[in-house]
Amino acid sequence: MHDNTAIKTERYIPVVVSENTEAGRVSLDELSRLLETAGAEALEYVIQKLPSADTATYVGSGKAHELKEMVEALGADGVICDDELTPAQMRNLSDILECKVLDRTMLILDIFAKHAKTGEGKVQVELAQLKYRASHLTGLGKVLSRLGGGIGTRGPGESKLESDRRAINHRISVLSKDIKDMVKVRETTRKKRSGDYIPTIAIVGYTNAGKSTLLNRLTGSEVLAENKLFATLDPTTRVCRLPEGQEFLFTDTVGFISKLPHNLVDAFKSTLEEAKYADYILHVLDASDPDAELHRQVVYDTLAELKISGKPVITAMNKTDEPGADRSLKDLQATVCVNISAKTGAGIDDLLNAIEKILRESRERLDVVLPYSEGGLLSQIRKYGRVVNEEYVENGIRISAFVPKNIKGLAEKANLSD
Ligand SMILES: Nc1nc2c(ncn2[C@@H]2O[C@H](COP(=O)(O)OP(=O)(O)OP(=O)(O)O)[C@@H](O)[C@H]2O)c(=O)[nH]1
Ligand SMILES: [Mg+2]
Repeated sequence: MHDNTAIKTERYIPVVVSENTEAGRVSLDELSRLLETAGAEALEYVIQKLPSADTATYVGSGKAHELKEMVEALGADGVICDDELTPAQMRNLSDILECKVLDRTMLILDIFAKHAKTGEGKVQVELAQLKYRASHLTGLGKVLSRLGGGIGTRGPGESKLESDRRAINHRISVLSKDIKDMVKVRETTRKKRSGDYIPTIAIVGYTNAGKSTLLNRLTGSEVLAENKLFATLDPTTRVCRLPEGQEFLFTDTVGFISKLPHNLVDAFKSTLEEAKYADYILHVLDASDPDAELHRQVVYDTLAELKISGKPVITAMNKTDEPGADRSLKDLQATVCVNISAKTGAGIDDLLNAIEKILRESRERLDVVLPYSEGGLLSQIRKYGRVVNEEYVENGIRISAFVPKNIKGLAEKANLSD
């Protein structure tokens, strides 16, 4: 996709309220990357050192008037605040500044709208945008009347923006039902898949960590990997065969980011369910990013918010080919950590060995007698387990093996011995 250069690039002043100037700068650096991804440009930063945002105008009112002068001096199209604004903050700021006032949530939603490719992704983004609008109608009126296209206007379209809350709520309920139907389809696929048990690993991590690059490296597929935030929105699942012959399903998922809009987490829950139903989590962390530790925390917080816990986590410290990579980075919450480079392939063998080891350790002992009619189950035990003993007895086959939990459950149901 090419950006249409005939359209003037919008220029925004990034603004944050933060108790810590350095943390504020780090967050605005990320906001600038988000702006870039959306096709806009970041101007000079404004960091207001305050313990919390002003309830009326986000920044203090004195700062707000300074901001207005800055907007005029720089000829900015607007300002973008690093937190989600309340309707009141949005309305008041927009009254003072007389320019576009955006917030981090609107920007992320805009990027998602631009990158969503499948029907499901598009519905999820539209739902998140509508929920945001429904809760900000009073504040947005002013802002939207000033928007002549650009960030904040992609997605549901102008006519819907002007419609009243009732129409928006109606659309929200229609979309929510659509998503429910899609979840049902996905559940059916997952059930079909679990019939022939193949262990699944969900690849999660901060946006731009290298998840898709790693999936491509592991499975020889060609998922779009780009130096852009939120390049991937739709989950992709691919098969990978480990050195010992064991097969695995790897699922690439949408990236996480700090201050991820709550509506988006909600809307993408069905996509992220892939991680919930996975047997293992492969956490990709960009070790060359100076904020790797912050990213690591955001990933665990988001997993907790999605109620994904208690699964073995393999953390791949990625981009160790970069000169600035921190090779001593630790993730104490992970079951195991491995240094890799998805780009050069360094450490990939170690990663595969680590996955195999975890798999071996998580197998459970099984002692059953299976009827001869359970041929399918028997071959799954042989394929995914390690058989200790197998003998033909009167009514079937007595088998002792170390197998994955799911298979143990199936085999115990079919068990003939008491
Ligand atoms: N130097 C280096 N760059 C890498 C490595 N792995 C990925 N990258 C680069 O990092 C950028 C992001 O990679 P992706 O695979 O798209 O990252 P992602 O985690 O899927 O990102 P989203 O889908 O946007 O959340 C791309 O420009 C990759 O080429 C690595 O091991 N070393
Ligand atoms: Mg990706």
